[in-house]
Amino acid sequence: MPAFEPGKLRNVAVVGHRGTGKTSLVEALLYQAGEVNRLGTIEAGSTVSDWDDDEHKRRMSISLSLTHAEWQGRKVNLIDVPGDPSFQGEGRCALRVVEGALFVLSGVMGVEVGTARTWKRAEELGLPRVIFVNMLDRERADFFRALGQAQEQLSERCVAVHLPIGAEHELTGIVDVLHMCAYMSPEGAREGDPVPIPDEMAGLAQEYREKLLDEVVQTDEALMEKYLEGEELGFEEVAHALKDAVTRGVVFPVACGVATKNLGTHALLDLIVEGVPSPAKMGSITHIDGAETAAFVFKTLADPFAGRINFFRVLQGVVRPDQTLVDARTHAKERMGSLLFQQGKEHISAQEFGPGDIGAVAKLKEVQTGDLLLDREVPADVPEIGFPEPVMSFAVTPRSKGDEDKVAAALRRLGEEDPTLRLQRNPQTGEEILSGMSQMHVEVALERAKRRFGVDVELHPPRVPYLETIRAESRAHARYKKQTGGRGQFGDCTIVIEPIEGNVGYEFVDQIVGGVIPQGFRPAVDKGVQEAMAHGELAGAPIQGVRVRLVDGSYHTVDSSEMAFKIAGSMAFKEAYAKANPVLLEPIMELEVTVPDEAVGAVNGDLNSRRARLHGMEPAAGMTTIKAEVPMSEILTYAQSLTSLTGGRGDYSMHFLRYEEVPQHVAQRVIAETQRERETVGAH
Ligand SMILES: Nc1nc2c(ncn2[C@@H]2O[C@H](COP(=O)(O)OP(=O)(O)O)[C@@H](O)[C@H]2O)c(=O)[nH]1
Ligand SMILES: [Mg+2]
Repeated sequence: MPAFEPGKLRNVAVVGHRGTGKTSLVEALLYQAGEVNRLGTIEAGSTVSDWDDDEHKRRMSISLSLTHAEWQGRKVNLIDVPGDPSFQGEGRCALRVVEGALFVLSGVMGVEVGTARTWKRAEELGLPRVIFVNMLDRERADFFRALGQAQEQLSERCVAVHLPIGAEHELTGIVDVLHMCAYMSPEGAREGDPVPIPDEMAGLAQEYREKLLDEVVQTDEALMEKYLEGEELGFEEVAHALKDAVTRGVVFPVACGVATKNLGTHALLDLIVEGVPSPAKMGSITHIDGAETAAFVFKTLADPFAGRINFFRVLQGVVRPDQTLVDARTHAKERMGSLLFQQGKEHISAQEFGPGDIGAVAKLKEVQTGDLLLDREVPADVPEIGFPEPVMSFAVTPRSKGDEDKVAAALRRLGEEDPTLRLQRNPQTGEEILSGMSQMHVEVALERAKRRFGVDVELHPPRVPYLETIRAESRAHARYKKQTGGRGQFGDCTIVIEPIEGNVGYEFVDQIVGGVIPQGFRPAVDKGVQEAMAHGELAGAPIQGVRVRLVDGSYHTVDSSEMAFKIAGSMAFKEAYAKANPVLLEPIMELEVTVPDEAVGAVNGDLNSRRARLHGMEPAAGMTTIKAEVPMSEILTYAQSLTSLTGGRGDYSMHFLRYEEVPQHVAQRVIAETQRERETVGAH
């Protein structure tokens, strides 16, 4: 298949809260377009886009999935995005490479936390948006209620383009008020050609056609004039104005149907083709100076059949299999060997991908999520995916000793596929820390590591990276002297230590006068001090925020050595430290929690018991965002508590803010615990 022109492409990310039927809808769209011969289901694990073992087991999407369908001579690239916040990094990748976001809402639940979160992101990116109210066959589903919520909570410019005929189990079809026609449900078979609107729907259809026109003409002056003069508006010109308005993000069409019965997909495909802009219309083909071809890798994944696969979007030019592209990050040249059309896990080889298209390539060596590939190395901005910061951390240790390197390599590999998964060694505590978006996120990663790389890992709560510092100035003298036969040892120094403003850093000031310690030995004192500072006396934590002045000392012409001065420096520091009013510092995190209004009291109460300082609350559309500062030690296992306090409807994010002194009563406990640990370790 030759490349599609940029005007004939539609790139759409299917997004929304978990469990609203996104994967089922993608399945139905592929089925309706004739890409697959049967309608797969979540229950049977037979959908195109949830193909991974983990996805079958959990019955939910975990990785984004790339599919495509041809409709009205256009290629529609559909990216199925997981709705669970654990995997929101996938949504960030997908939203970066599309011209449209298709929001799927449950007709029962309406607008949910995940809908609102993703809506905000799409808004930041200036993405055209379309809504599909799904599950209208379920009990208590109500299209008009969901539409009202969308208008109230997402945007007042949400406007219905499709209407349900009947409701719940008596839903029989939908009306398309853009084309003024209907589709009657063939119950699971492919939807056929449009039919006239049933009489009982005529009034409602006319009412909503007018609402749609009111909304659309407002965005187009010429059309507005015609409309006000009472002229009949043609379907073509209305559709044209609608697409303009969608492109500019001033109108959001709302469609509806039932994914699992393939109801509403014919009209939805029409809407995607006619209402969502192509890369050409959106102006999203780039022109990087000096380069002919540019492709952005938005997802790397390890495919069980084809090995490593990279999904890319062609930013400009044409990507062909014989091409060698250079990775702007690594400067490595990569041959684009096997280009693939991806249909979930199935792929067939492709000849080329044109500008604006989305494709896959197998067997690149070092390319990973977020990389830019160019036909020649020229300066170019690499698109930012804008991954969220991981919020949960665990210490990981291999189940069998000696597997440390293998585990680290496997987890690092997974982190290349999904940058919201991060493996870092904490130099302070010596632990390997695996961070992710949630406990489930980390657990899924470990299952994959086990299956794919055969490594077995245990999780523990991480140690809090405490620091120590001083609050007062103090002075100490130390002399290290040994004279037992042969050459002796002699080092002697006096230091003054004092706090540095802000508890950060370390300074060593040489104030020796008259050469009482020879120049050559002074750096050894510095070295000795720094060694002593690596493990403070309170909790064995590194010491920070100290200025050390070397003020006096003496030496011996024969016995003095660097070693002796280093030891003297360490001894002096330890003594001075004990007298300088040492205190413990702990990391403070900035926390943002979004919860349903009715849970605010309970969540705030819980935060107070965690020594949190509340900063503010922002209510919006039934949900409140609480901002607070909380010590890291109090929030290590927050996810479980939040889930139980909010019935699973809460969401949070946090990042490191600064270090602060640990309150006295808490510090005593931490210090006592460290002492106990040291004793047990010592006893072994
Ligand atoms: N009754 C009904 N169930 C649906 C519909 N769409 C999806 N489901 C079911 O809802 C559950 C979640 O669907 P899924 O496609 O995995 O949702 P996703 O998390 O948004 O991808 C599955 O059990 C589906 O079979 C629908 O339109 N009607
Ligand atoms: Mg899904």
